[in-house]
Amino acid sequence: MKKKLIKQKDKFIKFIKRIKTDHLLKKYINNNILFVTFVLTCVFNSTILRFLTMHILENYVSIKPIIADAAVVVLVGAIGYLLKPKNRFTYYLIFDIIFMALCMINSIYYTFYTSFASVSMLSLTQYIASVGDAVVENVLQPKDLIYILGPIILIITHLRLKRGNYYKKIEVRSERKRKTIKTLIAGACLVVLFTVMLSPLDISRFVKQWNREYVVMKFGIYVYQLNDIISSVQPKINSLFGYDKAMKEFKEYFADVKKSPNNKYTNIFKDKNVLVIHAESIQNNLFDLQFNGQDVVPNLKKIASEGMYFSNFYPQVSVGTSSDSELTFTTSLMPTQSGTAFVSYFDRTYNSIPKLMNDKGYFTFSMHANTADFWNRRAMYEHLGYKKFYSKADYEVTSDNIVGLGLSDKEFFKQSMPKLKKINEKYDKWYGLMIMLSNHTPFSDVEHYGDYEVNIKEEVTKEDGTVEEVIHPYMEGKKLGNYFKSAHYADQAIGELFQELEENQLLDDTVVIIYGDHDARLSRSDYDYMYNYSTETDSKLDKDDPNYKEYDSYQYELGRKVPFIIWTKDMAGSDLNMEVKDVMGMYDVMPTLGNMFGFYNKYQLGHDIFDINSNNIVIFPTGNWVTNKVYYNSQKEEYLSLDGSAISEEEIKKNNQYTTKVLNISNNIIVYNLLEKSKDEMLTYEERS
Ligand code: GP9
Ligand code: MN
Repeated sequence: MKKKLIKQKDKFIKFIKRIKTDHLLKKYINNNILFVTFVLTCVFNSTILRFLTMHILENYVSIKPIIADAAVVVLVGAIGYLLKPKNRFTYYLIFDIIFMALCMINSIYYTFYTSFASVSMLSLTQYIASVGDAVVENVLQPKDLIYILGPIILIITHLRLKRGNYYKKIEVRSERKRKTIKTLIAGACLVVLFTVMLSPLDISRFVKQWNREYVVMKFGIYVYQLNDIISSVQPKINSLFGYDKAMKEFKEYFADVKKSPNNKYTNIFKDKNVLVIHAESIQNNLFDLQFNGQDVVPNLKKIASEGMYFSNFYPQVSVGTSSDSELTFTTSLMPTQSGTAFVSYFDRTYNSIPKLMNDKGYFTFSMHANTADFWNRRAMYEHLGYKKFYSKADYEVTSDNIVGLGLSDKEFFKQSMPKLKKINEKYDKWYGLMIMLSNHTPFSDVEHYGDYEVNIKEEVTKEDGTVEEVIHPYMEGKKLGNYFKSAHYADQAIGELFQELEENQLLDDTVVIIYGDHDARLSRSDYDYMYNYSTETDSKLDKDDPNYKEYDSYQYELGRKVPFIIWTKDMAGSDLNMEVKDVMGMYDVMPTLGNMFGFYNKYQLGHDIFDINSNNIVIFPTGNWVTNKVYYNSQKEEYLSLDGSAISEEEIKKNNQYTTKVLNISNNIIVYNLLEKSKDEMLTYEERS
């Protein structure tokens, strides 16, 4: 075995030496000049496209997309060898033009949308068509024409070869086959080389596909476009089969659904403005935490104590995280079972809060200082019914106002203020969503979070009677500790926002709604360390220690709660100023707000919390569910009693069936676009009551 390996190694070294001495490379190029030109021109075009669009150092130095582009082009080019030399040029020219067109379309598209084209967006051409002339006049630039050079070079090469005797050489079929196989092997080697260079982040973003700039930067334009076609076609295929069954189940499910009777909260906020704050990664457990007497989130605590605070509230996200929360909040539907609604099913009909508010004469908008295509929001918002989306392009983002992923929350709120003022002046009533960004995983931008310390300070009396302050920096440098710093920053930003809203008289007639979009995705062991830290040993307590209390998987699951707050200026001290402890999920928001603002969606899956109260059940995309009494884990098929009482097998079965049913109905509504057919039945609250 060893001998064999040494022999192979010698052979390889000899081959490498021969490349130099026998001018193998030169000979190869001379014999395959058309193929080589084809590969070079296509890779050149894709590289130029990346260089002219994304001006980030990482993009200029990355070798990965070049290898990926080369792999695609070599594999396509290999098939050309199956053809006779005289037909080969036509084959290469066709593909050279296709690749050139891809680059050119994306170059134009990028100027217009700062993102790359997707075939799934073809349904949005109605919006593009209306600005068609503007595209030609303002968007088509000389740089978009550079890609034509590729086919021109290929044609020139062909003409020169034609003059020589390149095409006169006879290539028998077996030789053509041999060349094809060798080239395919070379292409496969490039694929392998590229694959081993990928990071887990690259792969996850590739699968999700919505972060198009990132995918192009790492995978090149050709792989991106191929992946785009597959991920755009997949939802269409999913919805081809099973429509009738899905429609039947959907009709049966909603046949008996009636609007619940009015309650104490019906119409309490009718015609008031609404400002929804999507608080990135804010968890409920932050409310109970202090370091040296300083709250982690003092402003949120204050707001919660003055308003309606739902302290047992769960996000219901799947892989779509922030976008899933937005979906569930605005439509009372659950995330889809595969893909994400925002990306794969953005073109479906949704009964959403913005649409119902539009019907009531509200001006609806969303503000988020990230690129409009993040989570495909630009496209999805058209279908959710927002009248206007203020995205990154509407904000001034400079290198010194960035925290974490993008524009800092403080700056975002500050720059949003003039926009809000204008909206308030122009429109009688408005509904707006503001999406925060700074408090985002991996919480590593610590130097920008401010000087909040996550340590324990102790006063220790020494033997000589003097008192000394001892600092235990136990959470400093830990991811969880950094999260607290980051959350503290976000909380300060919310405090500043409230101040600015007040100064601009924007709180007088406005209901502010705050929700944490999902948990911070931190590890259980980080919490275990924090809750079991001992200052005596400056480490985590030993498992055998009588004081050790494991932060178990149930505590972890229950700890993923987020806050949900409804606040108005005059609520403190009133009947509405309360803590609601009944379990509630993101899908209950639309029904609950609907009752308060006077809109109704028949096809909501959650409930008005003031109607269902303690009987509520919150389901999760995993099949888990939680009630006031029990948290049930469907993978382990076991439960944790939350009130000390036991639960019958019968009740577990009933809740499991309910969970499966609702997840299925929700998925079918989205995948089969069932609401499109039920559009006429989407009545507003007034019309129904
Ligand atoms: C991005 C922001 C974060 O614009 O909403 O999304 P997430 O990574 O939390 O899903
Ligand atoms: Mn998020």
